Amino acid sequence: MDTYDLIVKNADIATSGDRYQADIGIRAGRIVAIAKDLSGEAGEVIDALGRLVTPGGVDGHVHLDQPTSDGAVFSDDFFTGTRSAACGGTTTVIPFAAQQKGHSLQEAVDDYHRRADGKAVIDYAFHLIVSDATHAVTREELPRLISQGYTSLKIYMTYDDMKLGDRQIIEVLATARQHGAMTMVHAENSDCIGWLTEHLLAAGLAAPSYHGNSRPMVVEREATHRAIALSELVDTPILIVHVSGQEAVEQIHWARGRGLPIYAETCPQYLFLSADDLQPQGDDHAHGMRCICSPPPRDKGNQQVIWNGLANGLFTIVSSDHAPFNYHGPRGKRLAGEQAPFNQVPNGIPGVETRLPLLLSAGVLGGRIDIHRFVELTSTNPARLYGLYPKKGTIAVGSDADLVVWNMFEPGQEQALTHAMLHSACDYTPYEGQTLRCWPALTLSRGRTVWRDGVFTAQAGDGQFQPCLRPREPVAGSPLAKWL
Ligand code: DUC
Ligand code: ZN
Ligand code: ZN
Repeated sequence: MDTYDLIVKNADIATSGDRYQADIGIRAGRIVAIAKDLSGEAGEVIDALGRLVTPGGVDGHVHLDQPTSDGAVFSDDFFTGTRSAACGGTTTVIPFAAQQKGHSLQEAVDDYHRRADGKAVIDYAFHLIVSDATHAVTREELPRLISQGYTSLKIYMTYDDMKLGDRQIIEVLATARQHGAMTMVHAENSDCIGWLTEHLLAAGLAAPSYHGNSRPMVVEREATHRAIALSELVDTPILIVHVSGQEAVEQIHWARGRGLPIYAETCPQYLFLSADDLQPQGDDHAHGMRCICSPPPRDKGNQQVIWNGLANGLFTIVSSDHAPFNYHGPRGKRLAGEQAPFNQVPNGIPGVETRLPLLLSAGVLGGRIDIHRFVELTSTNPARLYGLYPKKGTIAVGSDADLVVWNMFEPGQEQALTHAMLHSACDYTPYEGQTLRCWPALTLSRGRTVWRDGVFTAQAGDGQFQPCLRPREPVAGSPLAKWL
């Protein structure tokens, strides 16, 4: 007779391609059987009672305990950040080992492992941030690190401590092509932002809401177009991260029409927040600092364009871009004081716990996307894009037993999201008051219960580092061949 550590019975299983009722047998952290009326001995049986069961979320864009250059401190470390993820149904996170200019990538990776080891409660991989693309980095370090399981990298077109010039971007893309890595691009034009910021501040327009004016859509559109052109030049795919609105969407649509392999990510802030959220509230003039992130939330029309892009296939993934800074206290949003000009407010908002429940509520239960597209955007595609599939990102025999059993609220029983429900160390949520129609009843990470019926049950150190496969075959030969 077969034996299992755990059987999840009567699951209403939804993957990116299928939906069916079955029992799921789990042994040693893996799914080993899926069948109707699974028989055998089990250490534990959980009856899912026909509830929706999806693969655990893969959040391909989070910032945890990442060193900063201005003295700001991310409010979540690997324990609190992964705890928050688990309670919201995410079972894998991919934060960033960020190279400091003048230092090696290897130093960033070693430092980041020290920050994660013994703390994470769910599995994690690392992206690399390349902020100093020297020949030593592009010709030696990157190829070695890619071969060791760090197969995705992020590059910035803005932020003084991170940004690369076009020539450096080309060098990084050429390395990614040759070694089969995925390049994520933060697309905003740095000089446009610098010029607008200088003039806004000189005119006394320094309140949080002017953050949006300093980074209008054209700034993102131009950089998105340039990134696409550089990707075409080097003949290698890129992923444009945190796409915020129509003009960037148009560029991606145009590129796809040319047959270019351009992938796109969006985030909950571009679906649920708008420029209005950067305004003061009552006497609280700093209130808008809570929603300062880059690119900034746009208007309702742009929100609709982003929803359309989820439905029509334009977007490849939805990530949280969880970048939490406390609203109170001296090391977060008020780093430069209560009256700080917008350009001195740390960029980023929390969201790793709310990503799945908000998208399932407003997206699937709100009738905008179907359940398969939800799973694809939040789990399967990030796992594929970053070389973790099929270990992560699906419900299949052989995959890790990373599962979410959902509690769907009856009509009329919807809940308003509050900060008190959440498990991040960040002292606020920008999504306060949003309507929830569901929440995970149970999250399993490699077969271990990490969240059940409102109780967090995992231990620091339960999560394991996941080396990533190369997302694509390395391409031998020079990209120049295309132009000769
Ligand atoms: N923008 C980023 O690019 N990263 C972190 C947070 C943010 O707002
Ligand atoms: Zn970014
Ligand atoms: Zn980010």
